[in-house]
Amino acid sequence: MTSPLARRVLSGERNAVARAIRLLDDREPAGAEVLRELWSAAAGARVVGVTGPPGAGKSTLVDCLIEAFRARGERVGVAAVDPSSPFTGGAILGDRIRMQRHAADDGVFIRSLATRGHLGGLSASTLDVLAVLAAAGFRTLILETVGVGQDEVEVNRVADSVLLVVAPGAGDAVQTLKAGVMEIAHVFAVNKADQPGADQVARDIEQLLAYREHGPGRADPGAAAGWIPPVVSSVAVEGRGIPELLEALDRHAGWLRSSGEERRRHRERARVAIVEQLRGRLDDALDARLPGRLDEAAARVADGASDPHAEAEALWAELSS
Ligand SMILES: Nc1nc2c(ncn2[C@@H]2O[C@H](COP(=O)(O)OP(=O)(O)OP(=O)(O)O)[C@@H](O)[C@H]2O)c(=O)[nH]1
Ligand SMILES: [Mg+2]
Repeated sequence: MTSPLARRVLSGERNAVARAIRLLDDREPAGAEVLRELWSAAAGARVVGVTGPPGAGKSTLVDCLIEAFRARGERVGVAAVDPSSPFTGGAILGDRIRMQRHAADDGVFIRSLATRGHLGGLSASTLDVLAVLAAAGFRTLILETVGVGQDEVEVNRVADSVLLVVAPGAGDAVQTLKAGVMEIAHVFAVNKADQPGADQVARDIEQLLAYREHGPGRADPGAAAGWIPPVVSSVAVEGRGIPELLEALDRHAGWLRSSGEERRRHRERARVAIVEQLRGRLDDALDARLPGRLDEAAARVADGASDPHAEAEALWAELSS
């Protein structure tokens, strides 16, 4: 028996989609129930992650990608992290205006996400939102996150393909890349190619990629070898480079399937989803079942009367009894 809400989501009713997402956001039990009914229908949707430093042009590019996917008749769901960081304050309004031209299009659903739930990560609620959108028939999903912290690593675990957007001048693009962000990208967009320095940024990326191919250590040891991320120049405000970006993303999707990497990534994503739920429950259990005990333990540890290992051991024993 499918519940009325799940049925309405499955038939693509926008109000129902919004309602299901709201229930999940609020961590209402009804949200988990409806998700259970939607999960199998959500399988197999394509998730493209778009990340990169603040102001690189991610939203402008996403807007172009929406248009390109729509031109092929695909229904597109977008989840964009509300940029609440001091770097990007106010940008959300820009996002809304920029993407507004798609608002009247029934084949597009745009949802903003809280930057971080109290679960402490992007993944749990993000995966839920994407699953609802996928079940509602938005089979091409775009996830935009600002790459200033751990989010860009998270996006790699949630998305099938990660598009990393950089621009000349916006801070030190290459410095950003060296800080481990590089490893998570499947396709690079050097956006704002109309501005000075873009060629240099593209060359720097190519160089770092070449080094990584031959240098020591892969960031994702489980990943299949053989994909070399293409570097595409774009001018999002003029729609330049979009066909090339789309081609690169499609090629990556094809490679994922033929290499077996898709299966591995989907399992990794499912594992993240389960662990996030477990973490949430652990937090809840700490609050609900050991009221005050954590504070007391913290005081003892801070005073040197006890150590964190011993206190964790005692709390764990109590939790699992
Ligand atoms: N010159 C130039 N400007 C661009 C280009 N793409 C985007 N912009 C401008 O750059 C600014 C930031 O663009 P957004 O798309 O909001 O960038 P974003 O990466 O989504 O920004 P946050 O979400 O705030 O991190 C806007 O003023 C855009 O109009 C481009 O190719 N060339
Ligand atoms: Mg943006």
